[in-house]
Amino acid sequence: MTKKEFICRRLALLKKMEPSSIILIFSAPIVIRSNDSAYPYRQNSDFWYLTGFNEPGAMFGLIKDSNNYHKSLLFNQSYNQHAHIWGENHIGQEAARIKIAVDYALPWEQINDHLYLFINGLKTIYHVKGQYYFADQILITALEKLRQGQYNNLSVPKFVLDWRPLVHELRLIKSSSEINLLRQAGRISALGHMRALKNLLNGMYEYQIEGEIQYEFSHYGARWPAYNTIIAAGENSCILHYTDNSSLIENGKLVLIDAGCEFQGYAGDISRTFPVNGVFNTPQRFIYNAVLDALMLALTLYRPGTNISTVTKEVINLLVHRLVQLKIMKGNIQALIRDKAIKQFFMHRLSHWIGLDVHDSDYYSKDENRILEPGMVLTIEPGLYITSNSHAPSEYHGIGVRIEDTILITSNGNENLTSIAVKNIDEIESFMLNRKEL
Ligand SMILES: [Mn+2]
Repeated sequence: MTKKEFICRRLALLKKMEPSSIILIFSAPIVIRSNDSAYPYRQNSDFWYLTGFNEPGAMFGLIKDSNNYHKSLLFNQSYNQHAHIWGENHIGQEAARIKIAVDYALPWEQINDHLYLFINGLKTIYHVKGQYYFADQILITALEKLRQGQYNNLSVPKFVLDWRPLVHELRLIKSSSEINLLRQAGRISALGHMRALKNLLNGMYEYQIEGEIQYEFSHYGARWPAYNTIIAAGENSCILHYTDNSSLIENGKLVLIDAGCEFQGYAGDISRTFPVNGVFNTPQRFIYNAVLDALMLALTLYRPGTNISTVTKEVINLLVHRLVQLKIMKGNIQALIRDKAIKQFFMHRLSHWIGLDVHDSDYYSKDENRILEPGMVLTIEPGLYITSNSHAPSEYHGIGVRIEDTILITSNGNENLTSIAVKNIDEIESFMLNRKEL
């Protein structure tokens, strides 16, 4: 990602800001795993989107004055030779000003002494309240200083607005360099699934397949998964966010794998469901093909001009027809659709946006009617989950299938970013049959 691209994003954001406003975006804190061991550091996606700066203890600011002049601002941790030896790698203000291309870079340790002076006289502050406690405290300190200084010509902004709608609107449409990274994230994620398929054997533990996938991610330069890997054998596949990955993988069962890497900040997201012994039995085959046909239908429907909710309706229509045919659901098809009866077997969304976050931007939770445009990237993930306490015929009990691809909306349809992971029954079975020779 070039410096120019980060600057373009800031200019686009400035256009959306009110005159006489400042936007405050804080970097993510370090998260402790246990005692003094931290989780691998992951930057806040919005902070990263505007800066490409990967340090904790930082704040990025954009100021647009009443004449629409603008300035950029960074508070970041100071360079410290002693801390550097222990692995705390802060580049300091001088280097940051050039590397991040900001007008001002000031020491993070002095943010309470300086931030209020940048806010002074402006009308609006953009800040996400409640995101980080430390960030709220910093802002409250700045506002207190302004209030106390009202007799000395300091003035307090009138409005505090949430910047997320502005930034997330920008993040929704991907640039060509973002698309490139998402293509690679999709490809590496798909290769991870192929390695899992190559090594899947009964008698393994689920976490061993997780390790195979992680091996492939690392091999291709993606150090971390974009989310906790799900390896769900047998009835575990009916637990949507199963991440224990601790069970024995038994013969005759299916294994549902939902795993994607993070490549240079961008997420891959893909699910496949494979038969442990290399062959789908008849009930597994029926359920699998219903889900696969739902995915293939959505792949033909997703294009500019439609929306997630329209495609979801078509997919549900198909799934209900299939489940009635299989006698898993009973009753009038239109009534079943109207009553959302499918929810007992398909209880999650069909699609979500993806980008720097696997569930990208605010939109995934509420904007299923958003008209699709080229440059949007989203998943398609139909699933059917038949637990052993369901009313379905017993031969289907314990079968959970999810098949998921990530797509880019293009000018005339979509591009599948995860297609190299096989998903047709014939392809899966013949791959597993021939894998000893691979
Ligand atoms: Mn997903």
